[in-house]
Amino acid sequence: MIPRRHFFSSAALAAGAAALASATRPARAAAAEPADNTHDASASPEPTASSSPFRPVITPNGITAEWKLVDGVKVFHLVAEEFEHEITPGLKVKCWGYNGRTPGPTIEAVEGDRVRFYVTNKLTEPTSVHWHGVRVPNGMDGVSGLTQKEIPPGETYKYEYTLRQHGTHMYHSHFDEMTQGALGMMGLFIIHPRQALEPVDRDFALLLSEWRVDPGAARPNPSEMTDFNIFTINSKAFPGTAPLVVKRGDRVRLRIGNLGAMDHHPVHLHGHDFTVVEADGAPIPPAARWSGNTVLVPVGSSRAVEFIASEPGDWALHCHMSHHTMNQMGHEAPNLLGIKSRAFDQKMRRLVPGYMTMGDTGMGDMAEMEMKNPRNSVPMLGAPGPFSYIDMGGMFTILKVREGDIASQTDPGWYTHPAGTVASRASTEELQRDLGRVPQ
Ligand SMILES: [Cu+2]
Repeated sequence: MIPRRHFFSSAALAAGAAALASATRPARAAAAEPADNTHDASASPEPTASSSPFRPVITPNGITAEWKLVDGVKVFHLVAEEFEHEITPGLKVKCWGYNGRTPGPTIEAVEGDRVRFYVTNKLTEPTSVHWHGVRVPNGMDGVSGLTQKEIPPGETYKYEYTLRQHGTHMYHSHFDEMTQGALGMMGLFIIHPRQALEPVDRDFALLLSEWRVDPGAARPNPSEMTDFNIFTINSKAFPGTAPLVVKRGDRVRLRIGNLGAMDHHPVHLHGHDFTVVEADGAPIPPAARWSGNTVLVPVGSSRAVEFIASEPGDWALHCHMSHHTMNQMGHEAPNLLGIKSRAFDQKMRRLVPGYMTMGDTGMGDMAEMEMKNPRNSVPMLGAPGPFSYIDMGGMFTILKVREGDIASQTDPGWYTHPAGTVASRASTEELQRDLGRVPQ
């Protein structure tokens, strides 16, 4: 039997790598460069009394919402609509979101700002927007039926209030939340403090979510209650997720929100320890902060962590639930681990040419086999990496820490390891010297 790792062709591998690069680069550029007029206080003739300069957040694979100042009020326009969204190369689905994207544009403002949101409903059903975690007058809270009439299709409603806090917050639909949330109607709402408390060099905004997309389906299934098969950061599954690019020594903040339906996510960072500085947008007093490298982000919550990016390299940043770092897969498959499949495969091939038992030695090889996937579906794992296939998917991205001047979020490519710093095959001499034998 031909070893599985020989099943994929180098041509297919190269094509995959090219697709990966072209699919993620434009989004990175967008993430790195929010609209010029958005944050330049000097461009505003009458900045609100409380406006202050701040370092804008970077929303990987996303953008920052544009606004304009009208008589001292920051005016935003959100359009609820349907559009086609690429979750990762090879998987496009019709989503609902804001301004043609999911998550919707990241809203950024400053504590004390007066903000006005026009929300235009271009969906086929009513909607409303809830400003999750933001202190607003009751009638601005966006809970359809309870605090406002729902926004009918074709109409535009207005929300207006003054921001009385700072921190990492979110916004999402509060009408038919099950459907509208499952289709992507959510975004991040970052309120900067009036006075920068602890400025950071890179401030990343990440929104976690989960989806049920059956292979070949054109739309996510909003009725799914438990068995989600796509897990995303800013509505992208690896390898569609843009890396987080930082300079060695940068102070980095990760703001992580979770508006998935059911699952909490322990987000784990490799190579560094961080300090948890904020929960649900509320700053944690310094004496109460804790350090670690995994932070649990429950449904409906946000956490912010900070760390110094002291270690150069390509460091994984991912949910540590192993089924959340996979792409589409069914959980109903029989357990074939350890079975002797060779004789069985030979018999089966008489009936089904090309038949091969999968999963008998583990699942890691399956991703790189380049087997044909059903139309509009993605393999359950990964993408080509610098050494071999990366058998991760879903809620997985890469923190790229580099020396030198890192001005943008342009992907610097794979890390070049100093000689002697990569795990590699042990030599016979080393084994004899240290173990006294060569393990067989
Ligand atoms: Cu998870």
